[in-house]
Amino acid sequence: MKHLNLNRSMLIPLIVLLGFALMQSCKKEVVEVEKLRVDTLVKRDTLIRRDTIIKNDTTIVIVRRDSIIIRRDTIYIGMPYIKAPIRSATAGSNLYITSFFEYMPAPGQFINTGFGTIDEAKLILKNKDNLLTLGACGGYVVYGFDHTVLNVSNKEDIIVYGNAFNMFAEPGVIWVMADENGNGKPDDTWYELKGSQYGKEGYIRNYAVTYTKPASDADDIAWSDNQGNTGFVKKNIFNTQPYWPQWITANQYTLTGTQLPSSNVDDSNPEYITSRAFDYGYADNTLDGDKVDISNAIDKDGKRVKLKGIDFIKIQTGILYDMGWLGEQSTEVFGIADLSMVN
Ligand SMILES: [Ca+2]
Ligand SMILES: [Ca+2]
Ligand SMILES: [Ca+2]
Ligand SMILES: [Ca+2]
Repeated sequence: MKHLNLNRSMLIPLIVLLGFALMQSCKKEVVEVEKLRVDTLVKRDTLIRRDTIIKNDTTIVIVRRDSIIIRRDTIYIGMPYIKAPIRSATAGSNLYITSFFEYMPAPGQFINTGFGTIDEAKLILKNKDNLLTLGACGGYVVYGFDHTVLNVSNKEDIIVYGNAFNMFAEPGVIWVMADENGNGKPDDTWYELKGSQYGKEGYIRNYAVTYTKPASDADDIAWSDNQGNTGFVKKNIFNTQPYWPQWITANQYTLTGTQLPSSNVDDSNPEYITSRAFDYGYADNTLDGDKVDISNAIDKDGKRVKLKGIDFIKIQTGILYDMGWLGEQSTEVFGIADLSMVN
């Protein structure tokens, strides 16, 4: 205050001025409080409004300045964010899967026929004209795309073509993987795409079923699972070839994954066995292909994970059920495509 060198006559108008400013400021506070009732937040001078929308484990924050959106943030509360390099699609990218990695079917009535060999698994690449069976429960196939299939927000991202038709679904669980270490190989973490049956009766994660090679190719194939159940993949009169994958030399093998409920199978009339489709989220479930959303990816604990995109996909037969003369429940795949590239 020294250099200001104020005298008494100057101080009085200054006090009046300060008082006036204080009054104005109180007035502004009143305005702000009123606005607060309407808006989430109003900052002084500019009309900044912030809306927070909380939906499940996602929080969307929208910031507007004078009604114009200036910022939109999506926050995933407690949701792990999976970091992985993105291989952007180019004009030359294929809409279908382009790399084959592994075919490990369960025994089944079309295994070792034209629908169930490693050669057939490779014919599925780059088209949707060939049919591959995965055999009974737990049988799977692993493929890759030549680009990262992006997770488009609020949209389905992948289409899996199967041979389901009205009242005859053979749902398969869909798993996705991002190439987190960027080595081009599916050696990272699989995330199950949560479908409509998640958590329902008969839905079992960490399910394991072991198949045992029969003494003769004419015999049914025994299975036992980690739930204490046993049974057979039964031979039928229409398909007489060995049901045991001929390239598997071990006498036993175990397949692990998620089992889906068989509650939609109705074999009360053996002449007309039906298997109603699930609501959403599975392969070989509905006519014309099944569209799935990468946002439904969950980790081993069932928690949602945030994936920007995926590089690999695994389809796995979900139901363990013998449908009599129709054979075992077994998921089939015609092709898999990046939905954003499908016209
Ligand atoms: Ca999506
Ligand atoms: Ca990898
Ligand atoms: Ca089948
Ligand atoms: Ca089928």
